[in-house]
Amino acid sequence: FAQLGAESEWRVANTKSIKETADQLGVELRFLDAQQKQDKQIEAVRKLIIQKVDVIGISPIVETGWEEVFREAKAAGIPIILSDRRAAVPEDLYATYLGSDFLEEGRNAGRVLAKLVNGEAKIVELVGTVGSAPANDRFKGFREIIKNYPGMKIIDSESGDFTRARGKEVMDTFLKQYGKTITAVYAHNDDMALGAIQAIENYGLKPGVDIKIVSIDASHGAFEAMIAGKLNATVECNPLLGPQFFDLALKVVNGDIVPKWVPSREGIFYPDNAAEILPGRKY
Ligand code: GYE
Repeated sequence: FAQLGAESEWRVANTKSIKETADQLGVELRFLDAQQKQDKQIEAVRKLIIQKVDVIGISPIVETGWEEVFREAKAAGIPIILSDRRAAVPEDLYATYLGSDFLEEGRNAGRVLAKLVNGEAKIVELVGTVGSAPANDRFKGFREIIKNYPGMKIIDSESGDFTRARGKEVMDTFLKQYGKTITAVYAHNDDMALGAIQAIENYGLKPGVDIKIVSIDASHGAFEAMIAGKLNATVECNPLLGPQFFDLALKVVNGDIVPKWVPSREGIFYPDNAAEILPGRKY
């Protein structure tokens, strides 16, 4: 499995799910972490090809730039399963894609925010890793909804690379530049929202009250922030892909027919019942 990194709570839960499931099934897993660098991830795939593994799972850091190495895997007779993130390659270069509907997540974030602010907001957006499938789609899906609300304006949009540290830095800059003009934050993941919450508090405003915040993932940290009244909603993106991944991997290796896209099941969560739900959450 060529994992892309360990940038967020989501990713840590995703990695844990994959490793735990392999253990439970007694599958021999070679796990490589590319530390958020595409060249490292390409190198990881090449290593796995040389090791003659039966099947390669990968969460491509960005959408483009995969054709060459995927062709090498194909030539070696090793099927590729895209897990979590898509790659922009011809369909014959991968067996299946297991992951979320990022476009719908972006739309849901837009719908939720529109309701929260009654169609009136000056929004800053914290974008995920530039060129990644979730950042591309969450950007697009959100705009599809927002364009129907003339009172909702995106005043700035900047990448925080899906990390808490960058989310805070970008929000610091936004606050310096626009100050109290900002009434809402849309963060492509919870970690960046948590960073933004810190920045807003340091600036002397109340996150969740003075500035409404909606993000994506539904991680533990997001639930805690909702319980503290600092985050207004989180749209679920499920990282616990291990069981479905190995189920697909086995089918692919056995030559069974699998769908080209296997979507994961997801919801939306709000502060009202966050404390009740949190204990039952696995990430
Ligand atoms: O939302 C974010 C992570 O690819 C869906 O990557 C994943 C995203 C997730 O860093 O927290």
